[in-house]
Amino acid sequence: MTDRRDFVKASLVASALSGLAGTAKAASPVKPVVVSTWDFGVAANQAAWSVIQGGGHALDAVEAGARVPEADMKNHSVGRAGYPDRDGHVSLDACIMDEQWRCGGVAALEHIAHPISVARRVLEKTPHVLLVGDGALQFAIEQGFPKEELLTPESEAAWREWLKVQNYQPVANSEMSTYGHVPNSKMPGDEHNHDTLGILALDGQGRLSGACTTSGMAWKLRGRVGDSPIIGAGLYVDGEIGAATSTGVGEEVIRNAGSFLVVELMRQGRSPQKACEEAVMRIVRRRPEAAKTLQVGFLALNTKGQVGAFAIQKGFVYAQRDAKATDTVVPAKSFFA
Ligand code: SD4
Repeated sequence: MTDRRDFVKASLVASALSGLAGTAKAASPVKPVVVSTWDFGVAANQAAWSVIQGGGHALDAVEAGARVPEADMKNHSVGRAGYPDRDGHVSLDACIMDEQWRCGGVAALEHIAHPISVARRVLEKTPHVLLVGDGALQFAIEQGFPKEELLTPESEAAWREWLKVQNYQPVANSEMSTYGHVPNSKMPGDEHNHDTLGILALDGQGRLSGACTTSGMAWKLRGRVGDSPIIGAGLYVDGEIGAATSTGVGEEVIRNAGSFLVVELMRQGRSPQKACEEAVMRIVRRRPEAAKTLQVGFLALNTKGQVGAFAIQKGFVYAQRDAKATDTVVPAKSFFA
């Protein structure tokens, strides 16, 4: 009897200890990290990092980060100063997603400088995921966002210059991007032009979120929507696995459900790097002609804080911020060297 009582006691102690060990393991501190597409992601990461350092949620961090290039008057591919469509309308696309699959997006939204925050309101205030065009604008105004003219004099001058040739030619981006523009263009503002901001964050409690914001392809047809506001294409987050975002020619990313694919490949055991490579290679294999000239780049972050990136063309860079790396810009590997 005594033996049995001792045995039960010993088992209870052992299981309590193993429980404690489990708790200790689960509580091991997560190392937060923020990554963003392109070198202008450095400033976005700084804004996101201050939210994370204050103990904030990754969702707040990525929204804060995305608002930085949206407000940057020198950035002609995101937010307020984005280049317009063929008819001179600035129309913006954005989406946001957290680790619990909560998500929202807006597409072809005009007159609102911060589409990422409207996307956040779609997530929070509606049962929907995506609002477009006039409906998105109406919702934004109802939510108290100011209606503004987003076409800056600089963007208008570039558009008028483009109207002279009307050469609609998406081209591969490089570090100083010419995406959506005629190569070697002398158009005003081109030297400052980059691309979509995709930002992914893992906060101190291990929560993942992502945001993606763009003015899309410059001089696009009115109503054209790329990958950036589409959950699964321009952005995907699964708190069990990881997150991915993309930059480049949205049509190609939509075709291969790019960001979803990257996350699914991570689910199957690939590292973020291998997952990005495989997703790019699928485009290269299935769209060999398009892949020769067009750019697509993926950026991924898993729940362990590991990062990966890969692009079709060289020139894709991403910015990383963590406890060690401040303002780090990392060149991604690419299929074409
Ligand atoms: C789009 N993916 O609208 C965006 C644009 C972009 O690098 O990322 N350019 O297709």
